[in-house]
Amino acid sequence: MDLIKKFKQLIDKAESIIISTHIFPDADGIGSQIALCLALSKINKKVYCVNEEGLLPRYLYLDQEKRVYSFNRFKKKYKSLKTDLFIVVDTYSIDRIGENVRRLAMESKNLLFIDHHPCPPELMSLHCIDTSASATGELAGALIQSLGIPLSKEISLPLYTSILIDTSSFRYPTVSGKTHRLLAQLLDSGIQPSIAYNQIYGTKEVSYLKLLGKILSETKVTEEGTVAWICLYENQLKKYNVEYEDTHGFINHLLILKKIKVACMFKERGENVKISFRSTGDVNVEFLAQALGGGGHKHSAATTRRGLMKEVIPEVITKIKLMLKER
Ligand SMILES: [Mn+2]
Repeated sequence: MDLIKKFKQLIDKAESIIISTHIFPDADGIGSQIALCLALSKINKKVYCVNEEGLLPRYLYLDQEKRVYSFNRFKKKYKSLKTDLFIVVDTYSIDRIGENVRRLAMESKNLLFIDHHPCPPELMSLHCIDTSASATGELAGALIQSLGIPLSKEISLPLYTSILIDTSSFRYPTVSGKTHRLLAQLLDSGIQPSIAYNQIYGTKEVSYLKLLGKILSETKVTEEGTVAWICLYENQLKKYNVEYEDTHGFINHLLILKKIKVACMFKERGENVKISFRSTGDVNVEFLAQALGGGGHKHSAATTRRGLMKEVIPEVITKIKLMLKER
């Protein structure tokens, strides 16, 4: 059964729906969640958005109607509300939605994942998972349209932002004609790309720019120039007064290097090192992240390793060089 049909059947049967996304949600998770919530409300479904934690202030503009609840706020207001359908967007792992929200999901009659991450075929056949979609927002847009719900301005901004963020501004190989045809419709709703871009990216202080400059000035590359990496230490966040969440985009700057194949960013987090990978398309960094206990997409993936920066960095760089058959 195709995924549109699957989606329609489940929506038809459901009167009340909860939509959630993964913990530490990004704009793809939140944007897809809010867009689906607004759309399904238009066809008279009772829809609630519940995340393990409330939205970070910087995402609040995407939620004009204040539909997203933290688990605690939701429980206080709705006590033991039972729902027909529980939708999880931007992950296919029930373990990634948080302990409390996971319990909530178990109480629902039906469970549906809407996602674009590569996953086991068994899951794909049961859920709405399209690995060719550039963002969960792209898939959510198609699902919303399949129900005949118009893409209003309120629905379009979160969807546009989803795709903008997950494709690092439309630069990844997953961006297709289909992606742009949807984007065109989103723009037709009246949202403006420059405003949408600045609302998510153009919110930084000078101190942010200075930290970025410092980090980029210490970029390392392999002899061949195909692998580049940057490092972020916890004391730098303090020194420059920058939030950890604001540093995710730093790595993308490495992709403008002429010979780059794999970009990495190492971030010190307590006793762990969080490692992000980006690829220009030739190398599958999902495999690399998996080999190190993580996951993600072909062009964008991540993992976490226990250990000190000075131990983890050489270990990982050696693995990448092996993968690329470099000395
Ligand atoms: Mn995504």
